[in-house]
Amino acid sequence: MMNNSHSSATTLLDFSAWATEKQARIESVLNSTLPAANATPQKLHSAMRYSALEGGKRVRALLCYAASELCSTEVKVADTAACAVELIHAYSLVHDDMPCMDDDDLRRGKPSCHKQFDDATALLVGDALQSLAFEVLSQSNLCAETHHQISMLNILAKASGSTGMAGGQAIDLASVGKMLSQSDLEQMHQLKTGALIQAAVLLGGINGDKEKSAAISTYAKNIGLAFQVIDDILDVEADSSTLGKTAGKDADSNKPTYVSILGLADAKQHAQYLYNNAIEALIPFGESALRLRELAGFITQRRF
Ligand code: GRG
Repeated sequence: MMNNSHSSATTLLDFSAWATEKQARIESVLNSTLPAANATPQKLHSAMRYSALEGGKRVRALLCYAASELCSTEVKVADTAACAVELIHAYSLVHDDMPCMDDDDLRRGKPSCHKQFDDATALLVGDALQSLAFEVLSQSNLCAETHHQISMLNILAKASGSTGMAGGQAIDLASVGKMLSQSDLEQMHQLKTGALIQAAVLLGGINGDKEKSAAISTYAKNIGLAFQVIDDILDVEADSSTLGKTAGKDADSNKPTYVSILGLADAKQHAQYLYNNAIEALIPFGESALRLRELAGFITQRRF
């Protein structure tokens, strides 16, 4: 049975044990939220489960849970928010892998959705995962305060749409073969990757006061960008089997990245700078921001 309170026991766990517990938790929430594979239409539901379950680091869910612990957000709200964000993320990966976008055959160590099923199914999987995210977040009586729930819907919609992730993806597709300035690259990634990471933190921290909301927003902005800088570095330094997706793709597709613009050494230094900013934003909260701090370390030191 899942624990339904932010028990003090979880603060006694080391980071790895805490993350493992939360990864299992989000897997279970996603498993019970996604329609059964044998529910009609079976192919679509099987493909949704194939794409959203048993995969990924669940970084966005972990950020959501960590922010919920700092801001004492109700556990049910944190579960739902983490689930909604992971559903949006899974949809973005399915669409991103399609031939009309990044055209990748490998995702999370297995064939991409359109390879395992077909293009039409992959398109519908993305659509349906996105709708499901908003369905769970709009369920009746999720939050004690209705305005919190409306804010959460607004945050997730903005982060996903044309002035967030979808917009960043559009800029990304239009940038292939171009040299971007660092600030244009930063803006693209802020939208494509950063916006959803920021949303994960803000949703988990929905119960926070003004001071906490402002601080976690600064933290999230910096860590969202750091995540992308590291992604660009790993694309150069790691291999496909470690990453579970095709390595070296950015250079092969002639995409501007932090590495192509800054060089490897400066890209690493930039990731460190963003990490430092994120950590600094948490200073006022001491031990209660432990998990957010540890996650910043995990994101910037990750090898996959
Ligand atoms: C199709 C609207 C639309 C958007 C796609 C997120 C995205 C935008 C594309 C993914 C392409 C990509 C590899 C971006 C780099 C950063 C990123 C989001 C990596 C994947 O996220 P991880 O590493 O994946 O958290 P896991 O599998 O661990 O969940």
